[in-house]
Amino acid sequence: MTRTAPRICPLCEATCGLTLVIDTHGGPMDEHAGHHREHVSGARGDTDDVFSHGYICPKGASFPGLDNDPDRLARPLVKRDGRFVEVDWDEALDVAVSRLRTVIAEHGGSSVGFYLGNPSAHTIAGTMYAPLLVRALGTRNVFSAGTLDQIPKQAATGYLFGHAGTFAVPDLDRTDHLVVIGANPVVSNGSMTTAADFPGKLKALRHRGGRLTVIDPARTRTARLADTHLAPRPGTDAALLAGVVTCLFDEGLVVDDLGGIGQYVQGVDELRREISDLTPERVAPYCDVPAEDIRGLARAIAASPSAAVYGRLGTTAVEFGTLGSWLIDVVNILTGNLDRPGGVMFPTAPTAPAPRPPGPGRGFRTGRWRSRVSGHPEVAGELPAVAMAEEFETPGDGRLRALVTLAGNPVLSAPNGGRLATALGSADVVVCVDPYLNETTRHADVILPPPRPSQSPHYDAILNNLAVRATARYSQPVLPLPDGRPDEAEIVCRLILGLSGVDADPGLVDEQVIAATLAKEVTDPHSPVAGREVASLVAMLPDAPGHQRRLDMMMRIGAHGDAFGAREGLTFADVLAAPHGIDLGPMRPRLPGILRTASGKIELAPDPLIGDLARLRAAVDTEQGPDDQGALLLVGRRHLRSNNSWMHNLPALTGGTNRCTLQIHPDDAMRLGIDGLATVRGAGGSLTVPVEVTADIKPGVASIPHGWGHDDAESRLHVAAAEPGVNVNALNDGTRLDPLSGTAVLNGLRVEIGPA
Ligand SMILES: Nc1nc2c(c(=O)[nH]1)N[C@H]1C(S)=C(S)[C@@H](COP(=O)(O)OP(=O)(O)OC[C@H]3O[C@@H](n4cnc5c(=O)[nH]c(N)nc54)[C@H](O)[C@@H]3O)O[C@H]1N2
Ligand SMILES: Nc1nc2c(c(=O)[nH]1)N[C@H]1C(S)=C(S)[C@@H](COP(=O)(O)OP(=O)(O)OC[C@H]3O[C@@H](n4cnc5c(=O)[nH]c(N)nc54)[C@H](O)[C@@H]3O)O[C@H]1N2
Ligand code: SF4
Ligand SMILES: [Mo]
Repeated sequence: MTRTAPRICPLCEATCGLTLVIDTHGGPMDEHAGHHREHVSGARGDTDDVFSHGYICPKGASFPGLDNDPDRLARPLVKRDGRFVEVDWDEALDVAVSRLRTVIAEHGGSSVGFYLGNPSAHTIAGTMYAPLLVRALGTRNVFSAGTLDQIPKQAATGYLFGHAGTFAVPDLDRTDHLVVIGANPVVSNGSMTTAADFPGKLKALRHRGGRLTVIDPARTRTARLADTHLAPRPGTDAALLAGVVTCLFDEGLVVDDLGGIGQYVQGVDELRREISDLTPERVAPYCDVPAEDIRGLARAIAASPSAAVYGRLGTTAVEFGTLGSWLIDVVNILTGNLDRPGGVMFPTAPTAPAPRPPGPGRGFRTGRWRSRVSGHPEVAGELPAVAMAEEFETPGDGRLRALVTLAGNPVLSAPNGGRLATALGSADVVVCVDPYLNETTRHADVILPPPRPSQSPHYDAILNNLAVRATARYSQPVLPLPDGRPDEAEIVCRLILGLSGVDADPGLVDEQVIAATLAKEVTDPHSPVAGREVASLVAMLPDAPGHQRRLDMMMRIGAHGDAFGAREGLTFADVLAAPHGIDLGPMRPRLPGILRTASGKIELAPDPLIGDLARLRAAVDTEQGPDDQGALLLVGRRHLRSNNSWMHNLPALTGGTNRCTLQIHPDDAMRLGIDGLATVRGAGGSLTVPVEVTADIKPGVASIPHGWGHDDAESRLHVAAAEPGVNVNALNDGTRLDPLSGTAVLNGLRVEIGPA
């Protein structure tokens, strides 16, 4: 017997609605209950989902395999005499809390580091509770996958618009010309832009007569759909975009009044002056793209009725990540494409705050504190992930002695994981909230495994802020939690309360957030609940789990909300009553109210970015094109049936074309005398890897995917260990980063390659 239940997919930023098939018989034996338990036996796209309309990819289809993976930890593990033993939940949480409290009592909160990994962007625990855990730890040593990923975009956004979370995303459904730089959404399904069926949206763009331009050193599956594909030398997009910007100025292509937003923008003349020497002709040899192609790109963007320039990992995890991210939006702004349909627009999530009157804000700055050893500035509250190891190793006041991870595997995901692993091996205590015993968590003293996705509720508190169309969707758990097992939010809340020395119901954490938020709202004259009484608002929240009460509050004081009954609008009850979601419409213009800069305007030429142009200029002038001394430039790639470091344990996703290989161009293979196996050397070390010769990659460029290297005998990943691959980040010594964002250089690293 089967039944079905809707569930939003947590496996990438596309947030597709799935229909899960639940087998009510024949599941694995439940040792406690003494009968076969229900289990998820199938997953298909939910055709009624208001956002994804039935789309599903191979990762989503593997939901059952992930949910039922026998290697998923069923109980917490505590390390005793160097070996993990299963303990019950109270004991595991007690050990975690008391050991962390001991370190904090002796050395202060900043002796505990916190690392937040990628899947946390997809969980209620990660999005709604992690910041509260950081506060309870009392540490500024906060690290995340963001400094291996998108922090440059956040910094650029912060400087331009005044807030590091105010992203303009491409209006995929309406644009006439999409320019994709350093992204492969046909495989990744999109990132920093939440759109279900990105591949379908690209095809629809072509069908309605629109253009697709792709800028990528590899001829990816996305590039194959493009009208124009430019293949630059890795790491040079900021220079290429500077060439586009100077061309727009020189050729009079900057649109009048910036398409109607001129009054909200300052710094156009300063930008023009400061960037004017970086002409297409000057940057062309460095980018290895003809100047005429750079001018052609500028002209094509300017000539399109609407256009949206979109950049992703190839533009952020690089040496000039913040500059490149800034220039992407500069091009959008100069061509009149910001904040208008078909261009790039600011989404309005169901929990987005209600609009406030425009005016100056606090602005964005970095370096409010610095890392102890290397003095890296904090950016959006974080320090560089690559600085974690040295913070453990280097003696002195403020040394890191403990680490808490939530949904992260930095030993594989970050450069020089071996060094971090050694540091973790000598830490006083490591606590990991993670379902697997893997390359990072095996260094833990306590592993606290969240339940299966099928047993967890789901709401995209972050990704809705990046969605190309507003929808309100929530998934209930489709299977009950086993007795005594906390869900992930409860795990985090119990850590928070334990660290604070409070013996209370985990729901107290939510009640405190609710009380504090509403106290602020009612005294804000521009809030939709200004002047109301907190207690009466709290009384209107549902008698439900804490996260649901918070979501109801956020929605009701939000842009789409009912202002706690004062007007027609969204409540959480409406969302609960709509299992396939509520459509809230396309993106709408949001200027100037969304700006939070000190000037109250879009600041097109912020000092830190103008200042960083000197570093770009130096690179343009000294590194003229690919060098042919045997060095190649390394880039990454993703695969449809892979997900960073943690989905290589599902039989359905392994094998076939999903392999950890080195891709190089036939000319390079010939020149270097390589076939079969190659040895690759980088500043961090060397490895031997199977070679895949392909003309789809630019000569002088080498590509190896990340997240492999599952050969650690202490891990418990039986399927992944059978085909472990190599850890590409072992080539990277972690010393190169974008100084404006602290983000590691993962693309464009110099490596030497020879026959094995
Ligand atoms: N060379 C190179 N390196 C890269 C990249 C690259 O392109 N090239 N990409 C970078 C990018 S973009 C990113 S985002 C990072 C990712 O870096 P990380 O976030 O550090 O690594 P992941 O591989 O995503 O590991 C996720 C961890 O979360 C656990 N997990 C899975 N689901 C859950 C859950 O529901 N709850 C909890 N608590 N844990 C869960 C998994 O078991 C795993 O341990 O890697 C970066 N590293
Ligand atoms: N199936 C699958 N989906 C995923 C993931 C996954 O592992 N598997 N990971 C998820 C995560 S965490 C993220 S952050 C997103 C990433 O989403 P994307 O950024 O769309 O994915 P990538 O495949 O990393 O694409 C980066 C592209 O940049 C190119 N590139 C590298 N260096 C440069 C450069 O210097 N300039 C230019 N112009 N291009 C360059 C690479 O060739 C590659 O095609 O994907 C998410 N979705
Ligand atoms: S594209 Fe695939 S992995 Fe991403 S949300 Fe949709 S089904 Fe899940
Ligand atoms: Mo990422």
